[in-house]
Amino acid sequence: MKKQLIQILDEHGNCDEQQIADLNDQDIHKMYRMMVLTRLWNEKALSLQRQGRLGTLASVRGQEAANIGMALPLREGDWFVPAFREFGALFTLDLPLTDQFLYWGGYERGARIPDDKRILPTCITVGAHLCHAVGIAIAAKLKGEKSVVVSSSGDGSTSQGDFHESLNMAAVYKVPVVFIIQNNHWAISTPFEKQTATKTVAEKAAAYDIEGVRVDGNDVFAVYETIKKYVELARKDFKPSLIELVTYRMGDHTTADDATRYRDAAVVDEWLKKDPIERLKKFLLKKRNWTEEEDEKLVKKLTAEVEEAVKQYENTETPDPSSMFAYMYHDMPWHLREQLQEVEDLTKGGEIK
Ligand SMILES: Cc1ncc(C[n+]2csc(CCOP(=O)(O)OP(=O)(O)O)c2C)c(N)n1
Ligand SMILES: [Mg+2]
Repeated sequence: MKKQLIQILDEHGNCDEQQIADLNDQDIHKMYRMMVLTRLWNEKALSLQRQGRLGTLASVRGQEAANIGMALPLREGDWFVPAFREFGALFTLDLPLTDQFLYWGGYERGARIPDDKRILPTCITVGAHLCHAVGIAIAAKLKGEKSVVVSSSGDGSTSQGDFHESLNMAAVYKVPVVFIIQNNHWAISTPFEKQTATKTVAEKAAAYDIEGVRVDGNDVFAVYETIKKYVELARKDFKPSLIELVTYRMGDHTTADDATRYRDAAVVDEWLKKDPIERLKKFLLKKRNWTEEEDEKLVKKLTAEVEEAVKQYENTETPDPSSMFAYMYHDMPWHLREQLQEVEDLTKGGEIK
């Protein structure tokens, strides 16, 4: 039961503009700006990691259309429940660039979401947050709110029990959750076909009697329009849905990985031709009087924004090392008390800063 791929913008930047009639020039420029910003942030972060100035990073290169297109349909009061390869979506939802540097730099405060945002913290545990998404949606329905929960996770998460339990309960309770799967073809070094027998993620929706659709995840118009449609269906009729965004992880799994050891460079080159940013740029050049000069100016401006965020990140005061012992135990066990003492002695002696 292979699902058809929904596409609006092709690899050459052509599209049927009737399908994006709800988007004005400003909206499309925002999409482009956020995708370019996300790419620039990503490349800067990779470079900082290689210089020992950042911790492990899960690169989002190649998944910018999926990231930005999934965030834009959210409305005031809606919830976003991300995994760990969604920082482009977080930027689109106005989380600061600096906070993501702090997060991937290992600072606890980088995980803090501003109180006025309905966004859950990054979830590294594969699939676990999908249960939370359903719980929030059940609560919203009980409270009579009209809010929708949009979750995102990877293809690997669809092999976790949490994924199946979440879809099942969302369908049984009829709650407004849009389950987005960024199918980037890999779960670390495990290819999609080695972890599931179905040919698509979208067809798994049939098991829960909800709608499942398959979208070109490198086409920001198709991602946006499809997710918008299902977010509004969820809002109106409490209908959960499963949206598969077909994309490709252009980088390594994380900076701790080396994908050249397990995948074919020719396949990666094929996906390079489907680059989501190039595709939208071609559209803007052809259809919206965008020019190379304006493009260069934009890149310069966004690069400066990223550099400013790096400055703020690197000027952030390091936390007190003893704070790593806080918040876990009311009565700290003896072995941790010993370690805390050791840290305090070293801090006093100036050995740990
Ligand atoms: C429950 C659990 N098992 C294993 C891991 C280790 N792990 C981290 S990321 C990952 C692969 C995730 O693949 P996918 O869901 O496709 O997301 P992607 O990394 O491709 O964005 C695994 C197995 C984990 N974090 N959590
Ligand atoms: Mg994956």
